Amino acid sequence: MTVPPDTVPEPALEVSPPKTAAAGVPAVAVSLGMAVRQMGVSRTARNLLRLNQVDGFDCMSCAWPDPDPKHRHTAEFCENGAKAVAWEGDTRRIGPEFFARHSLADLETRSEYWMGQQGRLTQPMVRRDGGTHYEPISWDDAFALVAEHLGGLASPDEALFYTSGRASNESAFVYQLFARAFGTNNLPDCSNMCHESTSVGLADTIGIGKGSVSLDDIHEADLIVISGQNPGTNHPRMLSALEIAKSGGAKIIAINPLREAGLLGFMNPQKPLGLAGKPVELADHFLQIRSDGDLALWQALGHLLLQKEAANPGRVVDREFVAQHTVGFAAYAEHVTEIDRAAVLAATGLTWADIEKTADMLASATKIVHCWAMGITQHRNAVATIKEFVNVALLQGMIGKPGAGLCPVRGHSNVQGDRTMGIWERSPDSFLDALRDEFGFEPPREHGFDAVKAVRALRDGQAKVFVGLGGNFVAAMSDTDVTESALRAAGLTVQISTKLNRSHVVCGGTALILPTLGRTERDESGGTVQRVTVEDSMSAVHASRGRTQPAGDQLRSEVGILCGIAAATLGDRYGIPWHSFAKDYDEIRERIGRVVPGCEDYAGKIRRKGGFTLPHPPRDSRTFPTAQGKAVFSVSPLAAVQVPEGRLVLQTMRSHDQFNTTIYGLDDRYRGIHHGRRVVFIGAADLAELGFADGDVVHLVSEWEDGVTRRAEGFRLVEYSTPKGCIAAYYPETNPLIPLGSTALESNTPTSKWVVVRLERAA
Ligand SMILES: Nc1nc2c(c(=O)[nH]1)N[C@H]1C(S)=C(S)[C@@H](COP(=O)(O)OP(=O)(O)OC[C@H]3O[C@@H](n4cnc5c(=O)[nH]c(N)nc54)[C@H](O)[C@@H]3O)O[C@H]1N2
Ligand SMILES: Nc1nc2c(c(=O)[nH]1)N[C@H]1C(S)=C(S)[C@@H](COP(=O)(O)OP(=O)(O)OC[C@H]3O[C@@H](n4cnc5c(=O)[nH]c(N)nc54)[C@H](O)[C@@H]3O)O[C@H]1N2
Ligand SMILES: [Mo]
Repeated sequence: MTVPPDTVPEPALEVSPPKTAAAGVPAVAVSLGMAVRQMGVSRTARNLLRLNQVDGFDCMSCAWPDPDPKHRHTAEFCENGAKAVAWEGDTRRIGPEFFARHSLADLETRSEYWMGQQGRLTQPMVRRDGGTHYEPISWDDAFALVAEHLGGLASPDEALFYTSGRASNESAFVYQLFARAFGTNNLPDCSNMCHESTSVGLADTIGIGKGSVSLDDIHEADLIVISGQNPGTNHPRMLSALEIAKSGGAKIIAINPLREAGLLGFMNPQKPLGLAGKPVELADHFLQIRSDGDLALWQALGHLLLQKEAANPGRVVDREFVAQHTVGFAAYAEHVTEIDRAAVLAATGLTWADIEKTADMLASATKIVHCWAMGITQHRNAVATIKEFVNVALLQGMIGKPGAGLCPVRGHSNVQGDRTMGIWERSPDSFLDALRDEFGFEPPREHGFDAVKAVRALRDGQAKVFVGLGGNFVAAMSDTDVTESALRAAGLTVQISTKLNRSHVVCGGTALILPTLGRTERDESGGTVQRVTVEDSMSAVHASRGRTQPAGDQLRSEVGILCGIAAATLGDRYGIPWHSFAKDYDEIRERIGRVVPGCEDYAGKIRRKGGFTLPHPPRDSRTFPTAQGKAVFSVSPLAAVQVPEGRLVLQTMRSHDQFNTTIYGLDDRYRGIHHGRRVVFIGAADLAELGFADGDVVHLVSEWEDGVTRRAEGFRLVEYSTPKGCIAAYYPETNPLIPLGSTALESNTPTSKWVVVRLERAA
């Protein structure tokens, strides 16, 4: 019997000691090597030089902001941006011959890595109901097919319109408009699996679900706290900002179960000295915290800060800020007056001295930025933890002043913009009212399904059509077996994509692949070169224009495809001018300007060099648009999730050679992993206690309250520095282990960083 490729560690897998600094020469060499192999020399050079330039295209990797135009490097990109550009600029093509050669049954046995290596999709393809292969279909027939399925639904709520965060503002706006004109708020998106906990936690406390800092604030801060984030891999350009802050005297506190290279040190590949010289040391204080210990830590920090304030009245708490701009201080102060020290130490795995040192650093800083990402948002207690960051920031008056603020670091390059444009299953009435006033129809008001609820709806037969604007829903979502059978139960799945992935293969009875232009490519819809716009993690909006020759002459832009589907489905219902939108994106921008708050004169503003920044009342004027009209201190119980005896907590994270479900290569250089991904990082003490050794091959088994046993097989154990009881492995391979019902309270985000598992020795 042949062993399926995905259940054994790769035979060539090698392990070396982890690195203690990120970027530097190997980073540049690796990215250029990969870019040249996939794109060819001159195309590579042209594309990389336009990356993140004022008149170029926005990097489609992460959402970290660009420096202002005066301060941009000629090469304003990082290794991973270059990999993303190379992946999209792939010179290989897959068209009808490819799909004739590979049946769905064959494609199902292929890895994500293999699929991404086949090349760019070039033509619309259809899998007819129950067919064994995808076959070519014309664009008009494809649109008609979607219209027919949507038209046949018993209710518009049987359709799901998923968005991945790479979609531009223009396509996002058109897409949500279509969904709502069709009659549903079922707009799940990748945010639901990503920063949803941030959006919920911040909206409740400061009145807006977005971060409150600009890039200058990071540069000017005197203390930067980085919780649950691996910037060396996932936001490499952030390291340049940290370096500037450090050179101005800032201190950095890093809080992470893993001693990530990009938190420890930095070799700046954009500076001649960075290539050869010594790395800049980043973290001044490193807290190697246990999984989900952050809630307890921040309550303890609040406790210590208030103690210091009592000893030194007026020196730690910004009393004026608290009095003028907040509510709920007394209840919060009372809650953290007494703290269960033993519970804090158990939850965090830290020493009290470590925590005291952190409190000292907070107390003596005057401009503090709090950064966080998936290590915080993908936990059961995520929303409560984020509210503790807010509590401490409010206590010290760190919102709405230069050099200070809250900095959730977003993932996908336009995930924040998509939300601004209305990709939200729970858009507020104010947004829906504006949509009604502009387009003259009454949008549905009932909340739609988020990502988790979308899977349940498909599984239970409540939803029958799934449309994916980018992304790879099947691989990105938790509980792979459940998600896969849910998608297979759909009558129709539609994927608007650049490259082949698992979501094309695990599909509905009828399935469409609609190939689209990527960000680097020239979009000549309507006979003129179009640009699109995006919003970064710090609410800055700017234009992006691709220049390279499209990967095929049949490709259409996302806007073009969405308008095609909308026109076929809705005809001239409500008189929405889908054809004009597709021909001139300024027509869309004009509507955005009238519907989306802060976007007045949108088409004009995005013509400005460097774009514009959206309003953010807490940042701009210390106004807090909450129900109470002030920033809100909150009280959360000190809850630590319990781990049963003999079990471990698994966090699922990214390697250095991937972008979410896209696997660029099989190395995780900074963590010392080469030629493979099926590894589990585990501490020496756990290895000894469980009777395993480095190099052993194990199966991961998760157990959940629903009584179902979930498995992921064939991982090599790697002895690694990680707190007792806390292990780590890569996503998406580990998604089969995460129960659909295991989600963060309030935000319903899958707990990708908290999966209780046991190890089983592979026979
Ligand atoms: N090259 C590249 N860039 C990317 C992406 C990519 O896949 N590749 N993905 C993009 C997207 S969509 C996103 S959302 C971001 C993700 O960016 P990150 O959030 O940096 O991504 P993860 O790899 O999930 O890393 C989570 C980090 O949190 C730590 N962590 C885990 N559990 C805990 C905990 O309980 N407490 C604390 N304090 N830390 C914890 C982990 O050790 C790890 O360092 O990156 C974006 N940028
Ligand atoms: N276990 C576990 N699961 C997780 C996470 C985790 O940390 N652990 N992280 C979660 C997070 S933070 C996120 S954001 C989600 C990501 O979930 P998604 O956003 O759904 O997944 P991606 O892998 O980013 O999507 C990649 C696909 O997008 C398509 N694509 C690429 N560029 C373009 C483009 O320009 N246009 C269009 N239309 N398509 C394009 C390609 O076909 C590619 O295969 O995964 C989540 N899932
Ligand atoms: Mo994300």
